Amino acid sequence: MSQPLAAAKQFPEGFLWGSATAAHQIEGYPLADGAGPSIWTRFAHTPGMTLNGDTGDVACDHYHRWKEDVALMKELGMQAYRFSVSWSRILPEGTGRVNQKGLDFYSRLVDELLKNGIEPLLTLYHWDLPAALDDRGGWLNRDCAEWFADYGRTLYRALDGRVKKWVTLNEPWVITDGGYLHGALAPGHRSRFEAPIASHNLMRAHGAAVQAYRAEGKHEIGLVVNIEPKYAASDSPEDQAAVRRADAYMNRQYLDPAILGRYPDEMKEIFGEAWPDWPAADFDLIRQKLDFIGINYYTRNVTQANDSYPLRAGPVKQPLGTYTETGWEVFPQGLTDLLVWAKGRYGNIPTYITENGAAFFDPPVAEGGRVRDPLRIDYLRKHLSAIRDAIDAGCDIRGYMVWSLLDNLEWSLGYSKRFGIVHVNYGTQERTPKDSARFYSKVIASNGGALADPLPY
Ligand code: GBH
Repeated sequence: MSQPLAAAKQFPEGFLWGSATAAHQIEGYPLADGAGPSIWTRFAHTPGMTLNGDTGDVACDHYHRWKEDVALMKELGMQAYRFSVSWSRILPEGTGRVNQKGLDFYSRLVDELLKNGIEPLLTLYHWDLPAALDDRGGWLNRDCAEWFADYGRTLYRALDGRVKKWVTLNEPWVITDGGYLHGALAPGHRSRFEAPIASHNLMRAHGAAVQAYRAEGKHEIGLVVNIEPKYAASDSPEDQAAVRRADAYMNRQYLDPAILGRYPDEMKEIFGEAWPDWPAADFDLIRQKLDFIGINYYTRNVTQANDSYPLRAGPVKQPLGTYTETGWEVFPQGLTDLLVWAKGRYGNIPTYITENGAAFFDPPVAEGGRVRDPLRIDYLRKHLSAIRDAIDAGCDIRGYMVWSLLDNLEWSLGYSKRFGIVHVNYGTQERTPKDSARFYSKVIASNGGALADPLPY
């Protein structure tokens, strides 16, 4: 159909195409088979914490439907699958006793993926801390570095070799900002003094888990961060300073210590007296060689000086912008910009786009099982082209994981927002690939060539 264009648009050989999910968002039955509760089971069951009181008690029932979900990935031609492990299924009390049945669930899942030629990318922590550890202070307790390394070790011993790509943390910024500063996510704290401590301990835990991996594992381990490039609303010195703070806070707070071994100077300016002087030795633990970085990209921010925000930096809504159902601006160029920026600042570390996607109101499943979601197709197409541009600019991008395989539990927003390329009927648990899944399938089969195909799909 569109051979010449298609050939021009192909991605590098070996580029890894897949999808991503997280344990608490899809599995359901969080207490099955001897698992302990997590901060998310507890948070969601606290009245008023989630929209409509939605919980992860059932979610997509992936805990029982994992085989059918792997078959679906296979049918769509997926080459990789990024998922997370629920810590309290493995260690119900967070430390100590291992729950074999929990480990068996992930072991079976990994075997099924491999049997179907799908490479697993395993995230150790996607926000569901064992409640028992939160009772001991959670990420505010310095011991969390050892707890996390011990948990990692348990999984490395059981799965390394079958799993060859490991991720320590998913989005430490969200964990801290949502969990300890603004309180919209579990454990729901709101403290300017706690946030830096949680951040720092998360990074120490990350470092300890990488160190443990070097002793136990033979493959690759990395860190996943969310990046939103910040663009100044004007050239004024106030706006320029505001954008610097916003950028340091979200985009450099975690990668700088992990890769460069220090925090951005702006952290002190942002947190003032709440930003401690950290022991120098901590940075030897935090800074570990990473085999890759994972970047989750959804949107950008235009920023201006604004004293009513804690960072004295606030967002500027774009009157001509396009926004998704979560209110995030669609801005594909931001993905190219951030990848080029990361290459310059951190060196050309092998990089995976570990999440990218959008929530839109989808129409109901039509007769014959079709879900038309042209806006999501458009979003994916433009963001994949933006990655192509970054590759052309010399960035070492190794793969792309769409968020998400399935519609799922959008944390505090419950089931109200659908990010899946596969529709989930939460009444019947029926899965229906949306048009975007069909589109993505063609993109994979053509190694990117189908990005140049004409609409409609
Ligand atoms: C990811 O985080 C999570 O890893 C995943 O679990 C989740 O389901 C998915 O995103 C979808 O939400 O309001 O314009 O200032 C997303 C990280 C950080 C992206 C905050 C949007 C706010 C944009 N998010 N950000 S804006």
